[in-house]
Amino acid sequence: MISTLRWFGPADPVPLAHIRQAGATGVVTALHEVPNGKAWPLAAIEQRKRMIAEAGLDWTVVESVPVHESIKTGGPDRQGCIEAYCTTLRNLAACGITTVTYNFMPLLDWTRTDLAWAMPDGALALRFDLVAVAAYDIHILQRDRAMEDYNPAIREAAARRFAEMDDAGITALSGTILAGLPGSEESFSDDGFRRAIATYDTVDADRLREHHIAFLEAVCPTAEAAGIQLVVHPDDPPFPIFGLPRVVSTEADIQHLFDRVPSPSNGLCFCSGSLGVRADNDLSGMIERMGTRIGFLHLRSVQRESDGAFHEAAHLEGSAGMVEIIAQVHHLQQRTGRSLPMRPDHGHQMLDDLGKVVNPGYSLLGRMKGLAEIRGVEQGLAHALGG
Ligand code: DNO
Ligand code: MN
Repeated sequence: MISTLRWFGPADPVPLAHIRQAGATGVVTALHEVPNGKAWPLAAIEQRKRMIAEAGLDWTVVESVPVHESIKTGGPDRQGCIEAYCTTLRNLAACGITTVTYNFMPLLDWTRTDLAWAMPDGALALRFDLVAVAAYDIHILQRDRAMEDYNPAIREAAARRFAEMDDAGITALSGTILAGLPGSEESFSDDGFRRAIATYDTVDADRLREHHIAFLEAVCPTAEAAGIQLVVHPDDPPFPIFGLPRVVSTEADIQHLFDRVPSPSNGLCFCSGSLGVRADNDLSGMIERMGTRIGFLHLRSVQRESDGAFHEAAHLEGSAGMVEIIAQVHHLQQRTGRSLPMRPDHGHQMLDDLGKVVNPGYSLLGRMKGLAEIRGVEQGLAHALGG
């Protein structure tokens, strides 16, 4: 695998030199300063690439060229946004960057309810708690139909949770859910979010799926001509929240995209942390079956808890079964002769990063530990299995 870490650009508190020392040969980044829906200028891509090269690193993968909401809802700006997307793909290819990540989640990118969940050893993890989501949805946002989306046990627990919350707790929960985690394009106020949810009133899962396929049909010819593989990041968490549909959550969802749009440019960013929230996703089987469709790997593990909750575990712990996943990647690489770019995705906030202002999930030391562990497993397996 090609070892990479995500870098959020010149504003990232983690400098490129540290990323290199952590063991990565490349970075995964984006021009976060370009507004969603606008084309990335060639000169700006070239300049960023030069900056990365001067630090001794490659710009291995783009994460992400965001998909504008009008493409997901089928709004009036759709055509212009698709043209801008194609221009961005051509400009990236002209700079030699050929793997581009995106996601198709309505309004929210990845979502958590706690950014500093203490592990037994004192490191801090990100956590998702469906009871907290329900407390926010039913009692704070007071979304129409929210009651229908949770089972009675979750609803009761949510009512108790809300009763225990003071004003500061309410503000903190709303900020955590809506302020947008690193890499997300949108952030909302409670009112703004209520209005944004209404833009999906007529977009159910089937409709969203059709819009996703229409997007791929529109951009894949350009991607193919430019030699780019687009890789979709799965939904995180992989189920609908706030009544918003999610359609990239399971193997069947993803296979459907490949069946409908067979272009080789239609690929997958295999995120073991996102897909692994569902016990019914067979992670290593998916790697075997999806083969060359996989163009990029996010390797991390979650620990599933009861009642739809999970937290991000250390990379070799939790529910993922990381050694088996890496063994499966090893077989895939042997089969295809291609080394896949990989990042450890998130990591715990730990050691000297505790008390620092960090991008949640993206402090350096926890990711460095994850990367080192994954590389160690990979080299050990390669030695034992040959290759
Ligand atoms: C979170 C990331 C996501 C991912 C996007 C891809 O850490 O995995 O924000 O970058 O969903 O478009
Ligand atoms: Mn991921």
